[in-house]
Amino acid sequence: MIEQRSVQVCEDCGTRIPETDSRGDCPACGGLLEIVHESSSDPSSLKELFAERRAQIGGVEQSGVWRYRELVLPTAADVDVVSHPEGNTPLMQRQRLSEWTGVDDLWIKHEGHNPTGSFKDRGMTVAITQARRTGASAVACASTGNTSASLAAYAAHAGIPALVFVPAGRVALGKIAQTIAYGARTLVVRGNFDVCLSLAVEARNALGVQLLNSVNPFRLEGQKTIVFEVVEQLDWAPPDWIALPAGNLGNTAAFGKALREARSLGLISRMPRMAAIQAAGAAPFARSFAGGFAERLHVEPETIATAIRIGAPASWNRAVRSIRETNGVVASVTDDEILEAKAVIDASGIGCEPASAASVAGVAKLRRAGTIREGESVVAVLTGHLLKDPGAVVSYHQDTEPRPAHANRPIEIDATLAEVERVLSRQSQ
Ligand code: AN7
Repeated sequence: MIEQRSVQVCEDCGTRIPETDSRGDCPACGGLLEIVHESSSDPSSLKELFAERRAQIGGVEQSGVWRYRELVLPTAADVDVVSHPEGNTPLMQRQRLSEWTGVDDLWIKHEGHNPTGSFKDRGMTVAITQARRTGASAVACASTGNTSASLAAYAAHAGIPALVFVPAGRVALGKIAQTIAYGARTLVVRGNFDVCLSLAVEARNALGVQLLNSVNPFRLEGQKTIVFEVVEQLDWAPPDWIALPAGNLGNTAAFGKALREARSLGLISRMPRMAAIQAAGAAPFARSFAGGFAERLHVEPETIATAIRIGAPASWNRAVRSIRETNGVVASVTDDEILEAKAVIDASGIGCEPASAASVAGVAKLRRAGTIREGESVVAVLTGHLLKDPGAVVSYHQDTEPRPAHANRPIEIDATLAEVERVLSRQSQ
């Protein structure tokens, strides 16, 4: 067996602390921590191992996170792992989406197919596993809804009390329903996500709970597996581009780390370019990119895509590194562009929540601008399931005036065949 060791390293000052230290930030300077796995593995045996595990029946390695355990949390034993299981999400192509975006070779990676319906489960299985290994008495997060749903589900599985801070009136119905149902203590805060996160940090310091937002380095280790799975599904031939929605920038950070590690291990032979897409009303990272990342910006966020309604992203420096190292771009799309992309994704039978549609809207925009060139291959990540935000669907199709381009209005009728015929003949005219 390969000798493996993992440590936490401060990204700002390089201080090293043991993997099992659960304080959450650098003891010397307060900087964000990064997990470094010190091991030597050869790429072809790793690829074989990952593929073998995929065919396995039962056991933790059937998870699409834990079958990459050497690159995620090698020291976790099977009994430590808290898994639902997660990952192994589909990579799909749809003619309609290729036509709409103008990208023939477009792949959709649907992370809404995770146990709680979002990509957050991949990070949460690792963070909760580590929280249990280090004896956490309680776990907490601030969230726009998906992290809280995921935290609640994994904490329930682990038997650890969960505390969540969510912005009042700005969490989509499916997410708040999940969070309550899975049993987390739910605090609805009068303030936006950024306010919730500051409060959660204070609560960590005062109450001694472990904070599992994506500033927690173990979350990022799990989220890396989206990228590993994508390149594995493409037989280890990376696409030209990987597009994803960006809010608090945890995923942007995780994707860059995954690509860097996959490249240095020799799992892939070249880097795809990353395209991080923000909502125009919550786009500090896109604005900063346009200015060469000279400044770290904050905005007062507003967008229909409540998942990414974030004005002061926490994983900023890590995300800048991801974009730089992949020769990536950051773009923004308006709420109307998001809603149109979502309507087309939904009508293709795939479906997603509004924030997820930002990736596909961004791909269409970058293709029109010529940034994505003719013939290039693109993987667009859908981060959350359609049913997360039923309110957005009803409002678009039923309540919006004037009627949007792709609206599909339900029609209420009396229970007679004559009514059915009347409505159908009117519609076919
Ligand atoms: C569907 O749940 O921040 O840039 O608290 O739910 O890694 O923050 C959610 C973020 C994209 C952005 N798509 O990812 C939370 C939260 C969906 C999301 C993002 C989120 P990051």
